[in-house]
Amino acid sequence: DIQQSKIIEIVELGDERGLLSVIEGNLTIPFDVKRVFYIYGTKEGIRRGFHAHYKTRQALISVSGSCKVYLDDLKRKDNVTLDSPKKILILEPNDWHEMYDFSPDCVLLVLASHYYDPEDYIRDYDKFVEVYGNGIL
Ligand code: T46
Repeated sequence: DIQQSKIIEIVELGDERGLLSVIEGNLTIPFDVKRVFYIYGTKEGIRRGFHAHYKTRQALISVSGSCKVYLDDLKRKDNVTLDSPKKILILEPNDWHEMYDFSPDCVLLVLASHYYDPEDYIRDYDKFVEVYGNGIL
């Protein structure tokens, strides 16, 4: 299922001082990283995202706290829980996604393959179906 195919478990490097995890572009995750942002201080009950992309690939890590991600690639719909800094969720451009159930301490780190471009967003679900549907619906 989606949990299996889209989640990468990274190695936790630890010693007596504590823990450290590493993400290297094109090694740990399947793309070069051009942009990094993080979502935090999310208010209770908030659901955000509601889009897919044309080109951008992303890696999501909840480095603190937890949140959930609803995914829909028109073939499968699934809900993934990000509750560990070892779990990386890879989002392909054709993954419609919505993030929700943020814990108050959640820091959701996102690594992206492209610079920010509002034109790269598909925010209309019907448009998403038109672009990625390929007559499967
Ligand atoms: C995504 C999910 C996981 C920028 O100016 N530059 C940026 O690089 C980003 C990411 C956002 N912004 C501005 C655009 C909006 O005015 O920050 C504001 C909030 O962004 P947005 O409403 O797109 O946030 P989300 O949570 O809907 O989506 C974000 C990413 O935009 C998106 O690519 O896949 O996180």
